[in-house]
Amino acid sequence: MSIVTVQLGQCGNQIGFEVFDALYSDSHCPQGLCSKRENEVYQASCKERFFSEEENGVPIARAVLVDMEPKVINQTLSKAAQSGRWKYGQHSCFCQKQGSGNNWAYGYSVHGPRHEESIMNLIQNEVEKCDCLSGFFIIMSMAGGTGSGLGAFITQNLQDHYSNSLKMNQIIWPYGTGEVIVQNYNSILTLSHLYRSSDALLVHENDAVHKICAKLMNIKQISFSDINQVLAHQLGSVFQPTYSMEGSYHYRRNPLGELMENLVPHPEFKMLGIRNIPQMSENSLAYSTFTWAGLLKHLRQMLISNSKMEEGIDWQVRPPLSGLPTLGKVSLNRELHFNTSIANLVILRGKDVHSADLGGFKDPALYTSWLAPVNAFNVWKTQRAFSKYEKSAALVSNSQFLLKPLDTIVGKAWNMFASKAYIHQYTKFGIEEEDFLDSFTLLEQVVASYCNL
Ligand SMILES: Nc1nc2c(ncn2[C@@H]2O[C@H](COP(=O)(O)OP(=O)(O)OP(=O)(O)O)[C@@H](O)[C@H]2O)c(=O)[nH]1
Ligand SMILES: [Mg+2]
Repeated sequence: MSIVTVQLGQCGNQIGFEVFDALYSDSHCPQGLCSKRENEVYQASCKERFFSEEENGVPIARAVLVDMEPKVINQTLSKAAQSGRWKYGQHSCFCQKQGSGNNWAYGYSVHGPRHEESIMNLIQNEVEKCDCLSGFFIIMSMAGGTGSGLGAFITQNLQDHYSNSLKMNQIIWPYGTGEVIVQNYNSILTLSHLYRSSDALLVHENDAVHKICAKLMNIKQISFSDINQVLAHQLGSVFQPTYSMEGSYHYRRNPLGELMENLVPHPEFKMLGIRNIPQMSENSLAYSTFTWAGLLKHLRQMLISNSKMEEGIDWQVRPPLSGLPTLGKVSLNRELHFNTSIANLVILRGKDVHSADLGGFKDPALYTSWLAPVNAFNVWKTQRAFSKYEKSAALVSNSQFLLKPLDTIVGKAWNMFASKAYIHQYTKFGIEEEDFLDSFTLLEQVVASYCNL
């Protein structure tokens, strides 16, 4: 089954490029540490998901590129063409002359309806190239104008036109310090609209990925390209093929569907995050060896202490003791910042993967009381190594990890809204105070729901 990617705005297009490049590189890397035959099946499976083929043999990304200004799209197209390895389709882009100036309302209410037909036609063309459509990746920032506003509009349209296909939005959470004064407004409008029309929001925090680049990858002058490569690696580690069953060499056909089924058991909870281990520069990698037990111990502690990377994990945080009365469990959680999960999916890739013991993730104390660990925890595996790592693990979780950043963004937006700052820039394009109030209400409910896990 195939996934159609919609890349929106500067951020969506720049990340989209890195994602396809990472998928292509991994599936064609010679060090997969598996048999030639197995590698071919892996490659074919990756291709069915993310690429279609042109006559001369160059794979074409199953993607539609949308921005309201031409610069980033042109750069993205030419970078892909220059790679000589894969490219975007000839008729897969839509751009205009002028962006949305970081105004969500402009993207949503002006660009959206004006260009709806052209953009939906491009998406339909791409869908028609798939033998079997699993769903959509929609990559966008939360804080700009085009990716966020037009992205929310297009997601709603996809929900109307393709209600049977899954929609997963890849959301880029802005830096806390922020480059744009109205980023918190744009963010709450994006999130509240997506909460109504998307099946899951896979959230990538720029601050967290920036730290990974600085601390784990040892990059001195960090660019968006560095950040996007880490993000692309994380996505690849989840969505590259994995065996469909223990002991089988068949690859899973519908990863998006299975992932949603595993991780989003209730529509009130659709915020997902990714963690990876190991992540390091090539230099450090040359001197490192890993065991599954070591990797999984660290990954589990990253989850429960809500750390996004291996460095600086808080080892004091422990799961609440099972059997304590509920009240005790709640206060203990708060005290030690224990990150309670709804559901987790671990993806393991590499040598001796069958020997990995995942018992630590099946502890009921990790999960909310209304879901049994057998339903809340899943694992995908493949012996085929990913990227340059002999063994690697990824974790996608639906947990309380976003509570604090979400609460902060809603609080900051509310403070600005209370003084009516910049509201006229939104009402001018048809987003009324009422719409803001609806967004606040919805997101406060989401915060409360995650808080009460
Ligand atoms: N990780 C990452 N974040 C980016 C990138 N480009 C922009 N951002 C973030 O995205 C937000 C700004 O959104 P953009 O994507 O630039 O805006 P846009 O969708 O092009 O919308 P307009 O320019 O307003 O029309 C900020 O929070 C930036 O930090 C990128 O390549 N990678
Ligand atoms: Mg832009």
